[in-house]
Amino acid sequence: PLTLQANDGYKLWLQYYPIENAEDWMTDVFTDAKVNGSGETISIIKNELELASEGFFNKKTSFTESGSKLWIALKSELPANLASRSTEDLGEEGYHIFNANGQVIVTANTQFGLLYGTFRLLQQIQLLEPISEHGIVEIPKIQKRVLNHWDNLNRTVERGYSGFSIWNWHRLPRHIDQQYLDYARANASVGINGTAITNVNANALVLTPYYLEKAQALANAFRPYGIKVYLTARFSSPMEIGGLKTADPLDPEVQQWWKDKAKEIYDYIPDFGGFLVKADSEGQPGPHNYGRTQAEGANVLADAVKPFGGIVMWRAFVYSEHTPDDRHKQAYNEFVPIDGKFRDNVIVQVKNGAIDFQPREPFHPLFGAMPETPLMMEFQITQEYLGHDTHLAFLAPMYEEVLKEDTYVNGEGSEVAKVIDGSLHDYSMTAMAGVANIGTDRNWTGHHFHQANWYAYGKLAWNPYERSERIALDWIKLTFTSDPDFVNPVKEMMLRSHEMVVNYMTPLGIHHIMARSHHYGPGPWVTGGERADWTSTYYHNASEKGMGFDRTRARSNALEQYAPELQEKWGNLETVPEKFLLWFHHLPWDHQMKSGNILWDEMALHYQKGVDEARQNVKTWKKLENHVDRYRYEHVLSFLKIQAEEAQWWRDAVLLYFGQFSNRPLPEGVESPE
Ligand code: GCW
Repeated sequence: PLTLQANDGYKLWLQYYPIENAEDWMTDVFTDAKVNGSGETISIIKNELELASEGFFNKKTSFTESGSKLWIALKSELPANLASRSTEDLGEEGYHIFNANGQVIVTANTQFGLLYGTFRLLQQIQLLEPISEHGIVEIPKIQKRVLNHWDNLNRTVERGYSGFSIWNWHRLPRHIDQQYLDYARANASVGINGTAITNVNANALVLTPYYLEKAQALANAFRPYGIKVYLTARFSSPMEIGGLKTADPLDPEVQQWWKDKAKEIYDYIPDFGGFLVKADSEGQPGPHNYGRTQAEGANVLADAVKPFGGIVMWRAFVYSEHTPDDRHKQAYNEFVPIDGKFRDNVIVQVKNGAIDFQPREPFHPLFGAMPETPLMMEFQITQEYLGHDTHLAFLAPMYEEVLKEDTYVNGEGSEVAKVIDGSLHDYSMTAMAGVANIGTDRNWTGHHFHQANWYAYGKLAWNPYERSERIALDWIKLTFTSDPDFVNPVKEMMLRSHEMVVNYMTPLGIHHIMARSHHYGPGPWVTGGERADWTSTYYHNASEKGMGFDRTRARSNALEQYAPELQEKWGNLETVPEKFLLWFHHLPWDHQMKSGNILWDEMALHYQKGVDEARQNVKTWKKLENHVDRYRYEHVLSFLKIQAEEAQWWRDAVLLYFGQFSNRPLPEGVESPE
């Protein structure tokens, strides 16, 4: 039986579990520590040191005047001989940790930099890694690192699988739950500095005083952690809560309404980050309603927040069932012609792929195609199309794959990461968004391992060149143990998990064959209904002749939205990576694959491989029973079993369905459906 002391995972990667065999300096830093300055952020830093010292060594931290073992101070407060050791421009958020003759120094230009540096120092200790003389210099490569919560005002979470929204609107603003502070702390520990607290399918009411007071309370709670609040703005708000007859962005009354609204919000939240907007998409109102462009829509909000330093994150997820073109092409067609037409405080937020958070997508063709308009990445952390909460899928490899893809727009080496960090087109503003997987579940994210996706998102938003292996390793050690007998097999399991899910859901470029609307489980048979672009048949086009979406010149020609190098590579059956094969091509069932198999057999083998791995994960985890606390062990085990069963469900359903068309037997090595 489990006890009340069970580790329910609430502490995330900030476990601060006991360290044996620590090096002297790791214990020393807590014996003679000095933190300069005062205020809430400095108190948080001190509190963090105390928590860590208790956890690591069961000892209190001694704060002293001398700080001979640890000194945390702004660069401007350090004596010249120490300050001069730090030569790089740390900017507003960077930090430098170094060792000066046995004294560990954490320095930065701002208190938030010190906070990030402190978290890093404590991670370094838990990871048993040294601080060299030169030390660690970290400067974020992306300015705005934001979580997007698709949280509704009734506390349901769109595509949220870990309970309800953690924002308790009813108790706000008077009650600040400890969980809000723990949330902010967790974000700060991985460098996340912004949060859009409400759903992009927005309710205009959030912009009324009743809710602004509540948002203000959250903003006040988050501020000392360096986190800004953003709100989603429903485009029709001037009508819904303003009583105007129109929301036309060119109407002077509408423009004035947004200006007044912005001023009102900034009275509540002086450092309000700005608006996040989904318009003209999936039933949301937008500038299209008035025959205006996305830029005209975005600019009216941008002008309103500009005097206060706010920005607008305007989503490019614009598509319609009434537009005859391949859904893949619509955002590009809409946005490229208005490149450069946005105000300088607008950033266009683009999903990683052109369809919709599929298990695997080629990068969105907008990346690289808007040199005059800052673009930001939107990744999904919550697993709408990736098995929701119960299926283990470590997403860092997927994020990394997208960030590393070469757009070729300025020749070879024009990776997506360089678009996002602003270096390719010299963007003045840079940002990344991650759609949160956080809810009221005691461990925040449903699957214990999905905490790693929140963590990984933060790490990659800070540095889009970070490697997933490094992220996985650190996360496992911070969350569980440094014991290699645990770390190594778990790392392997995590690093392979995304590909495993792709294998049993949508290998070889297959996409959007999930069950209708909730997108959990297989649904390749989904057809009919009010929107063709929400069916599976639209995407797989299976018949006796074969399957796949022909996006070459012969049909939709979405390929032409990519650089010529990619049109060439992906358009050619000899050179297209097989992982994108059926994304861009419609092929007969007996198409010859590189392995020598025909398409049908190869596909079936991919599904089987996914199933085999999911089953293997159950076995692997069982062997690790003695390395992990009981509660988390059992929780993970039951989820892995669900995943193994459902991988099989996927394989059977998909192969039975497509088998009707292929009319071929299953190849050797693939189990027949039960
Ligand atoms: O993936 C789709 C989801 C919608 C979501 C939309 C979006 C918030 O099915 O639930 O709405 O994307 O990103 O706007």
